[in-house]
Amino acid sequence: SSEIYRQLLTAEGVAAWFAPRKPDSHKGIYGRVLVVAGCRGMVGAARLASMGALRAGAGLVTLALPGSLQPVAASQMDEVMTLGLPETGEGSLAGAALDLILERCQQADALVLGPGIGTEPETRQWVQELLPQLALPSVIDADGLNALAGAAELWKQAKAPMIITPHPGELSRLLNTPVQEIQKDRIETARDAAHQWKLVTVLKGAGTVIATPDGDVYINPTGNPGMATGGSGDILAGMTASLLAQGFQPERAAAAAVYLHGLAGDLAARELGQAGMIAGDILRYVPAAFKSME
Ligand code: NPW
Ligand code: AMP
Ligand code: MG
Repeated sequence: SSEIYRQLLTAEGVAAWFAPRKPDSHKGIYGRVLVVAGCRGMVGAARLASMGALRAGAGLVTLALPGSLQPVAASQMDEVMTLGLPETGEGSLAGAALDLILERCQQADALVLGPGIGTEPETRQWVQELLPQLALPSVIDADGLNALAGAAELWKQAKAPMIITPHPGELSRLLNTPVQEIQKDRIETARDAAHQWKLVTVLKGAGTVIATPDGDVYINPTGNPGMATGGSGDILAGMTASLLAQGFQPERAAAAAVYLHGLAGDLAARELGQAGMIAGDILRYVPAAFKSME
């Protein structure tokens, strides 16, 4: 339908959403992000999401993860606070972590849920219990999305705006539609999901589509195939929540994070080439991407 409002994101357009930091500002102004991420074998996802949140400007970031992994996460990141929670025998967050997560949500301005949390049945259960109780703006990504395959209607019960950041494989599981179908009409698919579930939907991959519940669509021109490397998306989830915590409206938080994440990837590729760059390199270029907005 030609009446769809679509907008190609531009540097000038995105920069206009940012205001200079006030000289007398303090870290409380830039928001507190709670990252619920990681399991045994996927501590990296938790680290990348947490550092993505910090590098995108959040004032304070707390990472909640399985207790046995807290020492290693804390030793890798000086700037991120860590919270070790009850875990299963296999090293994923246990159902007993749910109340503690909810308690921490009350002290946060935005939440990231899902990078590297794993796919144990117990995970699926507590994620589904948590969702309707969420009262802070949230980004649901990766295994947080997988936990909701077949139960996506739960989003409608959440008490705050939600952003989902699926790659085509994850959206395929949520919609129970083959990846090829999704890729055939990425804009229409993202738009339908956003409308149906009443949340901002970020369909990742070349030409990431950001669709709003009202039917607006943004298309992202930044990014490159060098970003097709493990952990890229985990950084984006953290960056998106960071902008939410800084007070961006959900659709602008999602659109600006996608644009700047892609720009960081382009800067990394320019320096290192597409084949050799890794997610940690994207992370290192996030500050330069943000600097170009100042
Ligand atoms: P295929 O392979 O083409 O048949 P998964 P994940 C499909 C964590 N990570 N276009 C693809 O299909 C994440 O946070 C941890 C088309 C395949 O079936 C998650 O929690 C890291 N199809 C967890 O790992 C670094 C596409 O989806 C499937 C597609 C699993 O996440 C890595 C793959 O997706 C990772 O971030 C596309 N563009 N993209 C760490 N260091 O700790 C994907 N597919 O099964 O959801 O696995 O994305 O790796
Ligand atoms: P994930 O699969 O969750 O790690 O997310 C991968 C990230 O890299 C997403 O932000 C994608 O949009 C981005 N990405 C992957 N491949 C490409 C590509 N060919 N062009 C642009 N961006 C890409
Ligand atoms: Mg991912």
